[in-house]
Amino acid sequence: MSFEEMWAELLPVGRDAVTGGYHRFAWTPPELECRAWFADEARRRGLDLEHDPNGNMIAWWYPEDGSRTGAVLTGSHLDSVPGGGAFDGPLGIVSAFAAVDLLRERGVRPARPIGIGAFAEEEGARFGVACLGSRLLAGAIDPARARGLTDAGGHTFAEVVHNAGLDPHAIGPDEDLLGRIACYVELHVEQGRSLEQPVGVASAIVPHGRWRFDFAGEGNHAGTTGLPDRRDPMLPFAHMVIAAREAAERNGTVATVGKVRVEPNGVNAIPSAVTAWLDARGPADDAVRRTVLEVDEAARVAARPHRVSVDLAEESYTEIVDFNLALRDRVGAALGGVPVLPTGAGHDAGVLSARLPTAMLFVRNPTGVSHAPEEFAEPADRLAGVEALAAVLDDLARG
Ligand code: HGY
Ligand code: MN
Ligand code: MN
Ligand code: MN
Repeated sequence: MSFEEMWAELLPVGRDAVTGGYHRFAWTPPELECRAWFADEARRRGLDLEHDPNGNMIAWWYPEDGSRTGAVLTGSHLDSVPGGGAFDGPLGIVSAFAAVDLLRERGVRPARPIGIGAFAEEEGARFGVACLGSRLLAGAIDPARARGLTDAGGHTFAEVVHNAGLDPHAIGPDEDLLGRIACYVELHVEQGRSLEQPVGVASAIVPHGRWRFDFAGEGNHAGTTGLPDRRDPMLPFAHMVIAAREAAERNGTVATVGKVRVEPNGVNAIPSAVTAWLDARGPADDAVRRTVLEVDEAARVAARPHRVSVDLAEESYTEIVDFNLALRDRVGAALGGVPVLPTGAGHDAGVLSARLPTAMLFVRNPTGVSHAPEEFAEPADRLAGVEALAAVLDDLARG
């Protein structure tokens, strides 16, 4: 099955017919359909499908001598943000299957195992923590905390993975699996627009994190409650949104409040509580930390006169990831020298870089847009990405 045939098969799954945005949340029907597609593609190629304890999947192409160690892992994720684009995640996985096909057509017989990974809950759109599957695998999150994470419907991660046939008490670092992998190379659509060539190599992932602000006031009637009697949490929340933009401008970072939950969320009821999530990222740890502190301070100052309480919780934070230089240079050399660029987006490769040498390839995105339906990569650039990944896998999987 060619790249474009695989792409055409996956494209409609979980896509909103009106907006064109994707809704593939971990272990919901569209993402389960993507998982089934992944298993089919593995089976179709005679690849050995492994499920780790955390909901991650790996399709293995083992060498003829049967060795299981020193593996070269590639892949990405199948889940999306709400209303996301088609390419963020799936491009890396479809390209990996197509790269394996290309190597086989050329008679390549790898001396090392080549794995295609699909990491669970990379966007954190269901349980709130980005790269949850790779964090669990790498031992970068407490399994007990992960078990207790809940989705919008109040379902815990433990319940969901149990219903998916996994043992919630087995989630956590898989040292056997990590011990079999020599390196990880992820191909991903560019999320921004700096690539002038079809393919580039990542130099770093900037520090980034997510923080939850809980504003607690007092629910009351929208019409019969005088202004002095109100404890309206929506007001300090509103200040927090503006403060996030202003703090980002001051500190040379970016900050977004993209998700908010209002209780009880009624037109004629003063909210009792507002929960808002801040995503902050930037070129250096201290600038990101300062941004969050300034937003927190502004929220507290704004809350005081309304007798609203403010609680801040750090949900996830990833310090700067400088990709392994030796691997990055080897990947660059295999590609004959391509642009090297940093990214402001988080990835499983960033999380796994704490345990393995990792590298990333980016495929040009002419719109520069990501996490939205306009995310795109030209067909010719998609194929250039497959060629590049095949060249990198061929080089790394030699003896
Ligand atoms: O949010 C991110 O940076 C990534 O796309 N998961
Ligand atoms: Mn993403
Ligand atoms: Mn991604
Ligand atoms: Mn009434």
